[in-house]
Amino acid sequence: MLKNYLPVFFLIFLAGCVSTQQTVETTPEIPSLPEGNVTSPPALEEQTSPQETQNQVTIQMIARQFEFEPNIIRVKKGDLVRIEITSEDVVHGFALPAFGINVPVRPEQTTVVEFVADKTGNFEFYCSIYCGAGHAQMRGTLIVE
Ligand SMILES: [Cu+2]
Repeated sequence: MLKNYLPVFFLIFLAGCVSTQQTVETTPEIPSLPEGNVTSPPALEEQTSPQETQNQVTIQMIARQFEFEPNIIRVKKGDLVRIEITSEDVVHGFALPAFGINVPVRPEQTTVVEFVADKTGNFEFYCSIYCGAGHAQMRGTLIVE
């Protein structure tokens, strides 16, 4: 009688070992946002896999009287966006309010802006430091798809 149960006990023991070994690799990813971050918590669990395969996008941008070039930036939701802005003439500002960004862009210097595009939509950016007659037209759009 007892002999008949022994293999069952053994199997249960084995199953216990196997199942404990599988509960190891669940480390939830918490993306750390760089300085220009947003106040609302990112709700992107459904799209990003729990690895750190975050897509990084680098854009080189020129600021000059009175335009940004490019003035349309297209990225995907979840991208880590890095914009390297160089002024060709006077002091400009780069403001992207939807992502809490507003930085000066000085002549002959490159200002780097980094943020996670954690929401979709069209977001305006514009020059935030008065730079001359056409200052108000110095703007562009960030498109997050
Ligand atoms: Cu300006």
